[in-house]
Amino acid sequence: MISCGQGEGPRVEHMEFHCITLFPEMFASPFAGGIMARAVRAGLVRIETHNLREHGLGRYRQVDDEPYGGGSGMVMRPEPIAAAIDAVMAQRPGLWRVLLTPQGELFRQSMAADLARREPGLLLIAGRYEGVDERVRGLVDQEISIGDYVLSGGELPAMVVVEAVTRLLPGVLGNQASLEEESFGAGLLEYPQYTRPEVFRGQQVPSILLSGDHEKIRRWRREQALERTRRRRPDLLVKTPRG
Ligand code: 9D3
Repeated sequence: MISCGQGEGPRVEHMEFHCITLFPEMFASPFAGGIMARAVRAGLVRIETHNLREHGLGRYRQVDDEPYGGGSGMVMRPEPIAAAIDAVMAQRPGLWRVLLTPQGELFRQSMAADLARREPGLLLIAGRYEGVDERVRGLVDQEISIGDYVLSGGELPAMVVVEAVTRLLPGVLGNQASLEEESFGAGLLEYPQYTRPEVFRGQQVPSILLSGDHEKIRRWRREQALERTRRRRPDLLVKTPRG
């Protein structure tokens, strides 16, 4: 179990992320550097793991079993998951319960924004094996998938959700960056960015960026972003903008 408490400084409002998993040790390194580590140190978020094995059944702390009706692979039994959820909810009432599953709703920025408003925080349940017993769905508030590719469990998806949500919490990013992300970045791909050197392996930085004409630069970037979005992600242009 890792527990990331408040660091120095004044007490501030924080969001809690509780993760139920068979592999709590997986949750250390993604939060050990960069913006996530800073948010934890500043006491803006608390990340706590809960080992599902502690709620396993019998001498062998069993958490899975063969599927009724046959078939390959194992399915996670509902009782250990229910017991783990009950234990966390008793300790921290009001958490929004999220099951990470390939059958869930596709995770997107607007969902991260919704989740960032769920006080006092989230209870993320990461499955393993071929999936969880169908009756677990009745124990959660929401089911999320992070995309159409096969992973080995819900742990990485849970961490993806934690990071995406943490970035949106007040005080985690500079206000400048977060505002830009909301107004522009929400619906379009990024425009091409350049820094030094002016020539790299024969490729020049577009001269307009060196012109000093900020109005022209703004329009050029907007055009580039639009064109790039049309070519690579036309789906982003046909969708209606979200909250
Ligand atoms: C054989 C059918 N598979 C379902 C698509 C079985 C299966 C594969 C992988 C069941 C569970 C898993 C483990 N993945 C997750 O728990 C998971 C996941 C993912 O694999 N991709 C994207 N998002 C997620 S969220 C949880």
